[in-house]
Amino acid sequence: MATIFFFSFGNSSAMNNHFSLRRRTLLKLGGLTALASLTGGCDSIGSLFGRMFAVPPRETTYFTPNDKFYVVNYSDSPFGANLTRDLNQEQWRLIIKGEVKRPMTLGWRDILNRDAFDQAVTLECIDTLPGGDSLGNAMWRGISLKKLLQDAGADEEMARDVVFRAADGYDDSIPFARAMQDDVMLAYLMNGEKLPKEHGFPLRLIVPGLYGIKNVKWIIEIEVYAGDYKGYWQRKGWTDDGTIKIFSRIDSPGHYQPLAGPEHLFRGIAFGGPNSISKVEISFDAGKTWNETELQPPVSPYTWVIWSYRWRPPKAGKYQVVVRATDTRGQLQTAELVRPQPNGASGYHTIIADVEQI
Ligand SMILES: Nc1nc2c(c(=O)[nH]1)N[C@H]1C(S)=C(S)[C@@H](COP(=O)(O)O)O[C@H]1N2
Ligand SMILES: [Mo]
Repeated sequence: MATIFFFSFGNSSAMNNHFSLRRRTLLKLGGLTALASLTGGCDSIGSLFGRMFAVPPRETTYFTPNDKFYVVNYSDSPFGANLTRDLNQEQWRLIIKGEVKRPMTLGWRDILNRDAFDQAVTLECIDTLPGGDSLGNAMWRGISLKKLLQDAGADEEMARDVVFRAADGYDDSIPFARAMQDDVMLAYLMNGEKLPKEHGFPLRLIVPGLYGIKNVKWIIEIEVYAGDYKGYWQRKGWTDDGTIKIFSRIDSPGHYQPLAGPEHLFRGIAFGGPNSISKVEISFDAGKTWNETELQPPVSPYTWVIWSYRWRPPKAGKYQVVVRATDTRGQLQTAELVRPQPNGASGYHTIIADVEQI
């Protein structure tokens, strides 16, 4: 029998250790992970766990409302765990320096006076486990980083990285070549509202396809850098690349939610990071056979997609349900269960469908 892994909300905290980026958040939630390694068929799982780990279904919406959007802040900031003091937009300044011919200092008005564009982008924390919750999707409005760096006269010969420093002491970098792509933005609106303070007001970085660590909030300084810069999390052993891995999740029904009736709607999200999703498959027999789900087309290539599947169980019982996604480059999501540190987690989200009667 295959060894299977479950992720669900419980009180165990196998991953709630010093590797976690968001210990506080996890503790608040009661610990994200009950990581149980089990051997055996579905029946033995059922008798082991019963309803102990029943998880309510999650609502699947394409855009995540701002007040439901996950928040991750590093916890040893000199300003406290969260930079929740509001930055005063009139006093706020953005400095652009380093390998640039024309260093700049911009105020809030200077940002608003620049050409803006809108872009739907999904953010995902690198600490997200299979089936996890630390991701959200929003429509962002902001200005082009590329145009700003061009106006500052960034020295393409010298530049290797672009460093972003924040008011809470956080810092990270992206490669100069990535910074000069048209999709990288400095955002000040989120879902049509003023960027909420917990999401980085007045200005944050949005880099499609790179994990949350690279999407620096409360930016006060941008430095075009001649070397390979190691940001806050890289100095703690995390990746400096940050490319998001393919992710998929079952939102509903919930793990061990009692089901009755002949047909059940399965729904969830899948996210390809730098690439869009082309296919999402669902298995009701622990990954032996797969069924293609229906996809709702995303409004931008940088976001998750919503998938759904109507399932008619052959009989009552407990079914091991697994989801997996394929991106537009034909890459299949990695099945191997890997912990988040240092490059982001992989592994398939698995739940038990508990069909009491049909
Ligand atoms: N200044 C600053 N920016 C930051 C962080 C931080 O602690 N400070 N955390 C990063 C991490 S780990 C993630 S996942 C995202 C989360 O963005 P959100 O809180 O808006 O969802 O912000 C990133 N940017
Ligand atoms: Mo993160």
